[in-house]
Amino acid sequence: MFTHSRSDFPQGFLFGAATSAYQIEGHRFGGAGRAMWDDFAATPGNVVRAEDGAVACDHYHRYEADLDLLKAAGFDAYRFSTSWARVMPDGRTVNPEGLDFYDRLTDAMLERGLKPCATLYHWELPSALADKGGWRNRDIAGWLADFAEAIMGRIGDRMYSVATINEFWCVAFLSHFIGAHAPGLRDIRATARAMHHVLLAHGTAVERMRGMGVQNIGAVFNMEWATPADDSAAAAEAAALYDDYYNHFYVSGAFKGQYPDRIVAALGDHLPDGWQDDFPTITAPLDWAGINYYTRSIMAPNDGPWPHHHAVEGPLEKTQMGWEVYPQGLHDFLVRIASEYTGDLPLYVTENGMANADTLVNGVVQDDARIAYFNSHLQAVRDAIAKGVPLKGYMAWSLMDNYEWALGYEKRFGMVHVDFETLERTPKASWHAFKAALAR
Ligand code: IFM
Repeated sequence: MFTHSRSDFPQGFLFGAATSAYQIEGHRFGGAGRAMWDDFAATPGNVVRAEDGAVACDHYHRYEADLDLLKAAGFDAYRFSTSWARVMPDGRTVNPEGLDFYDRLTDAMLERGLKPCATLYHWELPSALADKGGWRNRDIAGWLADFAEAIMGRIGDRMYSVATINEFWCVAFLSHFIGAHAPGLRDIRATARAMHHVLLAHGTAVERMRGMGVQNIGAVFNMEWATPADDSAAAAEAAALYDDYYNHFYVSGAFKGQYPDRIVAALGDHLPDGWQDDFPTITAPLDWAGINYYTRSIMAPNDGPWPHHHAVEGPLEKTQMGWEVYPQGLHDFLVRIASEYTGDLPLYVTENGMANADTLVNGVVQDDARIAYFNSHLQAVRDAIAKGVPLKGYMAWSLMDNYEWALGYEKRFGMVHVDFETLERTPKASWHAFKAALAR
C-alpha cells in the first residue's frame, strides 16, 4: 500500500498512466509502415533476442480492455503516443486505417471519462524518412509538422493535452552518440545535428498545431540527476557536463533560446549552419512541460575523448535496469525546472516507474519493490508541491509490461503483468495499490 492518498494532493491533480505506440500496439497490424525500430531490431546484436514490436501487447486489438484496467484503477488520464509510421507508413502519405485507430482509441478514452494525453513522437520514425537522414536532416522539422497536422486534424479536437516529442535526449544523444537506440549511430556530428533538429522539429510542430487550434500543447523532457563521483573539481566538472548535455540542453533551448556554453564549445563545429537563427521557432510558447524521471548517474572524469567521463556504479538499491532508486532527484528536478526555466507554467511528471523481475504466482504478482518505488517518488512529488512547484499531475510508467526497446520484453515496467505468450493481462499489487490510494 502507498502511504499517500489522492486527498493528499491538490484538488484536480491528475493521476495517469503512460505507454507508447511501438511498445504496446503491435506494429504489424493496421497497415503501419516499416519503422526504424524494425530495422534496428533486425540487425544482429542491437536488441536482446532480436525482439521487435510486431505484436508487442496487441493493444491494437485489445485497447478497450486495457482502458478498462486504467479506469478500474481510478486513473484520470491516459498518456499514449501516436505512431508516425502507422499514420504515415512512408512518412508522408496518410494511412486511413492509422487515423481510424487513433480515432477509436480517443473515443474509447472519452467514453470511460479518461483524459487523452497524446504524444506525437515516441520514436517510431518511418524507415523511409530514416533513409533520408532522419533526425540529421533539417527537413524533418517540416515532416514532423505535416505528421502533426495529419493526426491532430483527426483527433486534436478531443485531446486533453498534446506533447510534441517524448524524451529529446533519447531521440538525439542515446540514438546518435551512444548508439543504444535506433538508428544506432555513434557519430558526434550526427548527434549535434539531431540535438538541434529535434528542437527545431518540436517548435515547428508547435507552430503548426497552434495554427490548427490545438489546445494545451507541451513537450516531454527526460532527466537524470548527475552526481559527482567524489569531491574533486574534475568529478564536479564531469557531472556538470553530463547535466548540461542530458538535462539542460533541451529545456534551455526550448525555454531560454540558448544552449549551454559547455555544449556549444564541444559541439558547436558540428551544429548545422545558422543554428542560432532557429530559436524563435524552437522557443514557440508552450502550455505545459513534462518531466520523465527514473534515476541518477554518478559521473567520474577520464582521459578519453569528449565527453571525457564515464558513469560509475552507485551504492543505492537498484531496479531490474540496474538503475539506482533516487527519489530526491525527482524533487530536485521539479524545483530546479520551475525556478530556472518554466516559472508558473504547469509541470507534469509524465513518466516515473521501475522495471522489476516480476513473477506471476497463482495469479498474483507481488511487486512490492515497485510499490515502494512509486511511494517514495510520490513523496518527492508532494515535497515539491509543498515548495510551490506548479505540478499538475503524475503519470506512472507504465500501464503494462511492454517492449523495452533494446532490452526487448525482458524488463518489466508495468503495473499490469503481460504474459507475452498468451497476451493475458494480470493487474499487479502496484496496480491495486494505486487503486486503493486513488479511491481515498
Ligand atoms: O520504456 C521507456 C519509455 O519508452 C521512455 N522512457 C523510459 C522508459 C523506461 O526505459
